[in-house]
Amino acid sequence: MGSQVVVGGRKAKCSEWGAIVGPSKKGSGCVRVIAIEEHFITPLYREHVIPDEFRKFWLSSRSDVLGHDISEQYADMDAKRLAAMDEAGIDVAVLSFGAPGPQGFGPEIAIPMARDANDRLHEAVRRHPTRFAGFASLPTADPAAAVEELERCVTTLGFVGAMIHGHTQGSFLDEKKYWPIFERAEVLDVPLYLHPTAPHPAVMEAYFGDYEELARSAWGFAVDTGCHFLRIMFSGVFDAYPRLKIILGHLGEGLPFAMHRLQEHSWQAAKRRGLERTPLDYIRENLLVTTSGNWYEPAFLCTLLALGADKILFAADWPFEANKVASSFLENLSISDADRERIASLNAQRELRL
Ligand code: GRE
Ligand code: ZN
Repeated sequence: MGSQVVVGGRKAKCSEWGAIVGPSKKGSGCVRVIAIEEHFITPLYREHVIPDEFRKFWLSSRSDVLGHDISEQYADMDAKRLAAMDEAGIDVAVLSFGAPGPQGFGPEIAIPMARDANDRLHEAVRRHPTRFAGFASLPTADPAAAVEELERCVTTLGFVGAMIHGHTQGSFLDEKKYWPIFERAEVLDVPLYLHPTAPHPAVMEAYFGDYEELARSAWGFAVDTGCHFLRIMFSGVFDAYPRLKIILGHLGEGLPFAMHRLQEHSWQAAKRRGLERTPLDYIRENLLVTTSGNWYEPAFLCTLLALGADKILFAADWPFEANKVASSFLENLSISDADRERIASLNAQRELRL
């Protein structure tokens, strides 16, 4: 069963973008599309992160498959990015700094790197206010500075949340020193997107030392990020900040598939630890997921059945994925058009107040 609606308000068949800002016009046959895991990079970041030999191989072979130059698109926040969005019918992209961003550095580098990225992102949103929105980049190596930057980004720059790229040089967010970040996100009523990065250094060595091709997007990202979310959950963060929402990409980094065993084999231990709710409760109440880079309908249907259509938000993962593949996946999913519209944009409009 294909879709009865056209995904993407900017497609030729649909009304002009300006006419459908806000909820899609009923009966127009067009669905607004908001993509929320779309990355950019800055010149300062490029000074500090030089691709190694494997990374160069990966970037070039992946670019060949996708039909665009990942490095070139990564740096663009104007015409090239917009053209690729237009071609795929993506109306709005919520942009975020690429991984590991400031999470890869100590405070001396991370603080100026995050501020610079956020200021550049703010400028890009000002240039294209109907097309872009922003997730803040946070210098987590200095938690107090991260809180301050989150506050600045949301209240002054108008950003709709923040993205954190996994561990900060080997330390995870369940550590109490990071909790003020969760506290401020809850007060500001914005979600935190927990995005993958290369796994913890010890895991990199023990699991992936001889198999670097498995360490990142093929497998290791999901393992590290899913585990990171569970550490946050078991530490009691959601008891302390019950209205906090964490977003995971890639259809929840495997968690929807694991929910039964996780609940069955840890709810008593969770209680023993003093948690107020069960693991499943937190997953149902505090987690949102996106479709980024996981174009596999069986996994999508598992996610839909496990979490429901109100918890899934559209994302492509540009420039590491092709926008057109992302939007045609959404367009062709065997789901109702009502659910398709929730995933395409209604959930993002509600959760990010777009
Ligand atoms: C990344 O390095 O950040 C990355 C990949 C592959 C897919 C998505 C992504 O290497 O963010
Ligand atoms: Zn991503």
